[in-house]
Amino acid sequence: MGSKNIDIVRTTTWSAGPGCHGGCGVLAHIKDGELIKIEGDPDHPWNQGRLCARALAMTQYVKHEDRITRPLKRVGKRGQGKWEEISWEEALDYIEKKMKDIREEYGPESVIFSMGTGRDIGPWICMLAYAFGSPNVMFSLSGSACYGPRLSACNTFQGCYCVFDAGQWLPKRYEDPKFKLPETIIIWGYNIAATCPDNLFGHWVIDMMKRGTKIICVDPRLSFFASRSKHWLQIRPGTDAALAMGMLNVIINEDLYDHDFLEKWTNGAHLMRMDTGKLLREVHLDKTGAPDNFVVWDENSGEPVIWHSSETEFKTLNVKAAFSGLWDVILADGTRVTCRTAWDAYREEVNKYPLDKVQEITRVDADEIRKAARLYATSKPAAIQWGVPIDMTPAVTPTCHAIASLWALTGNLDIPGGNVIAKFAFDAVSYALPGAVGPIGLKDKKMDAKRVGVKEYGPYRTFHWRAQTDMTLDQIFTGKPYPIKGMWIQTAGLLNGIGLDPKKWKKALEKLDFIAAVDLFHTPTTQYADILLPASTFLEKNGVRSWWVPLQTINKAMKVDQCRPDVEINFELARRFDPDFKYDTVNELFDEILKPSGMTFEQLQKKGWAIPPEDHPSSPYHRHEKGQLRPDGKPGFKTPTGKFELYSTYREEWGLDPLPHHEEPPFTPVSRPDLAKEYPLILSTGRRSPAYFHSEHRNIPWLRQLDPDPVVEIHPQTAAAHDIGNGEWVWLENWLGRCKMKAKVTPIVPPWMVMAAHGWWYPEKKAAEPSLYGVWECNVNQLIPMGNQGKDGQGAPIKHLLCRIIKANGKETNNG
Ligand SMILES: Nc1nc2c(c(=O)[nH]1)N[C@H]1C(S)=C(S)[C@@H](COP(=O)(O)OP(=O)(O)OC[C@H]3O[C@@H](n4cnc5c(=O)[nH]c(N)nc54)[C@H](O)[C@@H]3O)O[C@H]1N2
Ligand SMILES: Nc1nc2c(c(=O)[nH]1)N[C@H]1C(S)=C(S)[C@@H](COP(=O)(O)OP(=O)(O)OC[C@H]3O[C@@H](n4cnc5c(=O)[nH]c(N)nc54)[C@H](O)[C@@H]3O)O[C@H]1N2
Ligand SMILES: [Mo]
Repeated sequence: MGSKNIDIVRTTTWSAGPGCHGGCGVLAHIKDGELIKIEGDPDHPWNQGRLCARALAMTQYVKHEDRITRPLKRVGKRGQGKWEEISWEEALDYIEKKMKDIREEYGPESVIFSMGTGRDIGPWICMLAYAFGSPNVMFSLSGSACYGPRLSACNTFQGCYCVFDAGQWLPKRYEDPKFKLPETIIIWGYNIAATCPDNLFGHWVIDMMKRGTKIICVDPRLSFFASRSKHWLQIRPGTDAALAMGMLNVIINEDLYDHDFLEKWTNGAHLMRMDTGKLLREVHLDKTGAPDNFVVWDENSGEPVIWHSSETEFKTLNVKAAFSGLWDVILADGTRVTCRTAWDAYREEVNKYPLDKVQEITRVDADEIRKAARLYATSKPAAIQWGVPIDMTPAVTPTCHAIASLWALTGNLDIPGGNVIAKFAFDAVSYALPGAVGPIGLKDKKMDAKRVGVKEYGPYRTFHWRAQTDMTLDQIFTGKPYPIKGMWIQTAGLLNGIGLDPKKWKKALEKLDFIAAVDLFHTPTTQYADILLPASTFLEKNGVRSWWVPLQTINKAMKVDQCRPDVEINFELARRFDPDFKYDTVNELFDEILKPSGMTFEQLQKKGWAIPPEDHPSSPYHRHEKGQLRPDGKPGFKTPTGKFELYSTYREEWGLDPLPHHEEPPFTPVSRPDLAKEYPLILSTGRRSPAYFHSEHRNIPWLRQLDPDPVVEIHPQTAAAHDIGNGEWVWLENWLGRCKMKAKVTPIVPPWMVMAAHGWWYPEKKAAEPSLYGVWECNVNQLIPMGNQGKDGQGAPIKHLLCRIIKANGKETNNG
């Protein structure tokens, strides 16, 4: 394609560049090897020509003067910002030697592979770690508190993850006859207009609103969708589980739930022993339940064998009755135990949340909750989409359980226009090859036993392939149960973005024998590396992308000096570390990933993208009915009981509360009134800026212009009480640390909460400590602790701390 010597390359945005998890189709205009323009691809099914500011600013990004374009070796002390250029060969030799030395002396698990959010390096960092022999790939956020906990929670009680349906699996999208428009969508702790996370495109919701979809928004801050919603539930951060329980209370007690789904597809009818509080694994009552509440259980066959009732009697039995009451069960050894149904136990839990109590916990008006619950339950179909604040609380699993119960009990799961089960297109998994699954797995299952957190936490054993971050950080200091000596950092801003308590991370990095980092720019974090390798943007590489739909390729459009794609860097090192490494070329690796689609990399590249046909098991709707979810091919869900588990058998096995419930997070005015006296404001952080991706892009002129300063949003009443004017600098502080931000006085936040931007540092300031690009001045993560992960190792208190604000006098600094 192209004219006047301009090549137009059709490709897919994914890391690095705009960041984000979306997969927008773009047209890159290349002249003489330079990017002169970039635009959205109007034919692409994903974004249909639309594009964000960060993608449009790629012309200022690719050849930016700050880009690292050659491998660098640190010459001064860590944090002094002194480097020398070396060749790729020298750099790779040095890394190989240093990492092999650690492997020999301490074992391969002593090197941690640190990554950040969902980019295409997910598989490649696993490939490298596993080839080296380490199971310790660490998603470097406390409690792995982004996305992973949601996925693992959904696997726990539902067997699969799901997202709202915008017809993304259907080539004709909204016009496809199979698609139904969601009548209502709950946008729950989600700012999708700015964020496009989880492989969903923000404008899809707007597309559907234009067609008539109504919005309920759960958010403490007046977001884009809150301002356009039918009901805005302005919730106190960290109380989402209580709100969901309140909504369930309305829906169950007003009989607005889907009896058919409850009966057929949940484990509500399973029996729970009153003496131990545990579920009898195999026995459940359904329409064949005995009316006189007496069951004999054969332990071998797992079936109820003798009924104290006749066939005719149970046929008249009303399901509601069968789901309630006490039941005597005689076990095979003759013991008689009294049981109740899981549904009864579940309802008892839900009934602990009457709306006046929920109002007190959440600060949302009880009437609004009732109206929102009724609207959602009476809309057919209806969908819910949650965002990262749901992961960012220690009780993430019970919270997800409560919210997911809403879509299950209203029969909105796995149906058009509801919450659809998200599967990789054509079952080709390019992100992120978990543990032993996929083309690049662990070399030896046994090595996984040394992964940090595997022994302690059920979800890490069962669903995650990650090292538990908080435990890893501690282990760097204690050396127990084994020493940690090296780190490979690829996409993790430990001192400027993903790392909470960044000063602790700094001390940890100082302790390590060897650190290699791969990045596109110098950052506060990379100043602690011994070797720094230059990575490519998405425009400079080939790649495969399948994160739900479509399956698509990333196509190389240009080259920048000596920068290399992450996949090539990791591939080269993986071959050096593992004499049995399976692949000879990167393309072979791509082909292997694409195998389930029946296409090779070249074939897919020619097509651009592909959406699985309707009859493909990776295409949505009614999959639980068709037997497409369970390995045995039977209808139902991929859980231990084959049902959507209202009562979680995994959680029971892990010694955790099997029912959904609210737990007050550790640092709130309710849990810590002592701290709240000194730090009376709720500190929320990290609402996304459309101009930035986390700690990136502060050096891109167009983007910095859009959002020039680290901003804290303060309600006018609160600002007035502190004598703070709009645009004035303030200190935010709490018992952990402080940072300086610019006040934006605005009624979009409640008077009792401030919202601070995250990911800040100043690329224009000095690299060397104590400045470290001004990161200690403005990084709000200095006010957020590590080590407060939830009971199952997941989730962390990130969006609900406490703080106070003080007007800055312009003199103090925060260095050191
Ligand atoms: N432009 C841009 N896009 C991004 C990113 C970026 O940095 N920049 N980051 C990407 C990443 S890794 C992620 S995880 C996603 C996150 O994207 P989202 O999931 O949308 O997350 P946030 O923007 O952090 O928060 C969403 C909304 O939740 C509200 N909120 C805060 N605390 C609570 C709470 O306790 N309960 C409820 N109900 N609401 C709350 C906030 O006010 C905000 O409006 O975005 C991705 N997309
Ligand atoms: N206070 C607070 N902190 C938060 C959050 C919050 O809401 N509040 N959100 C958290 C969340 S959800 C997440 S996921 C994390 C994200 O945190 P990170 O994933 O660490 O995000 P970034 O700062 O965007 O990226 C880190 C580094 O990776 C580099 N990089 C980007 N793309 C590539 C690539 O393709 N290859 C290579 N080699 N390098 C690349 C960037 O230049 C940058 O220096 O932040 C978390 N931090
Ligand atoms: Mo994230």
